[in-house]
Amino acid sequence: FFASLEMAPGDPILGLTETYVADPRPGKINLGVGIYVDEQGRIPLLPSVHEVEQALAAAAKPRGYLPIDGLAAYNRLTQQLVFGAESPLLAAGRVATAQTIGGSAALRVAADLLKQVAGAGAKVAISNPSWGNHHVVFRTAGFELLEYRYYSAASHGLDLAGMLEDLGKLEPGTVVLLHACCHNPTGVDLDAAQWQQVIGLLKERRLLPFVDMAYQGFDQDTEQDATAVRLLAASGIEAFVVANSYSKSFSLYGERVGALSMVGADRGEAERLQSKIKQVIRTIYSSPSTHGAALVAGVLGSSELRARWEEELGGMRGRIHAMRAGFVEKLAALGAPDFGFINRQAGMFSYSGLSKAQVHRLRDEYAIYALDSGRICVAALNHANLDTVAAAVAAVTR
Ligand code: PLP
Ligand code: TYF
Repeated sequence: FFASLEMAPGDPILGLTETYVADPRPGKINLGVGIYVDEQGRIPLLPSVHEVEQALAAAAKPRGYLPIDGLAAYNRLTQQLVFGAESPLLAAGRVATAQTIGGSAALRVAADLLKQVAGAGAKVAISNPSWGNHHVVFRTAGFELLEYRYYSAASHGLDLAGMLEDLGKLEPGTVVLLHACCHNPTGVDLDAAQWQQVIGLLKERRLLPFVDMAYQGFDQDTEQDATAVRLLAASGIEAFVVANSYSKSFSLYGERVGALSMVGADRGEAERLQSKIKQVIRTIYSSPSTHGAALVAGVLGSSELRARWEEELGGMRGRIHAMRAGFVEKLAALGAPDFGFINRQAGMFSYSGLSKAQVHRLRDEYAIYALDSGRICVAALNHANLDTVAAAVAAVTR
């Protein structure tokens, strides 16, 4: 049956972690995969989450199936976090939301549904560069992939003019995938004024905005980091899509908690969207799992725990900011070329500007792992490894 099957290409990011794990050198450092780890290099279990988890264990509830679109309280609380508690879109009943298996399933479920709507001519425009799974998810769903300019290697910042020019050439109806904040892989984001320009163009060209929000709260705070969603909501654009993930913000990677929200023109359209989302989910995985959603809903549903979670999230964010600053400072002290742009990039990642050859030297000579693109996960730096990493980066860029 399977004799003709060839090996599928591996995931470059998760594959690098496998190489790292197999590396016998002591003191090896993994700046590859995008996972937040604390000062001790461990994935944190947030105390707010732990508290809900203990209460759940004590309650020892039976494990029935969730509805196809997930836990109702989780969906309601997610809508409030993503769109804002006072959102007029929510008041008007224009948002359909379903719990999904991580942000990844939100992307895939939406892509399948949007493909049904768009038919044979389905097109999606993705930033250059972007998270690799964006390409494979939309391609597998049957989309033609297009790219828009985003990152300027010269400035280590945004190529806004290129972005606007490329978006301006897209056919009406094209899906435009946007990173809400903490762009993966570059760490380069739009400010509010730049979002206004982009959103104005999306509206004028009748493009369909699709916001991927996997790092809400990792740059400024949960409210600020949702600026793109707030501005889209206020823009008068009839329809847009948001995929959000709690993997990073709740440090619940393996629990697979995310959600898909689709905004329609009115309440009736949102109800039809909800039914279609459920139809797609039913044919892929039937319904999502209970535990992670119960944790998130438990935290977000209690004003006290929610406030504590915001503080814990602020702690992760603050540590990342401190590591960015410390890294830049140490590199400057070592006489390396200017890395000041790392302080202007946001979230877990930085496009460091290191070449593939320099990244390979880091791996081969120093047991420091980064992606071939030069992306480093700043959240993997800590006071114990900062000097080592800075010295190695200074050495390979000398
Ligand atoms: N979108 C982006 C840009 C990501 O970096 C990730 C991260 O893993 C996801 C979506 C998916 O998140 P999840 O782990 O919740 O599926
Ligand atoms: O970009 C990253 O490192 C994270 C984690 O297939 C990740 O988003 C990487 C690859 C993948 C799933 C998650």
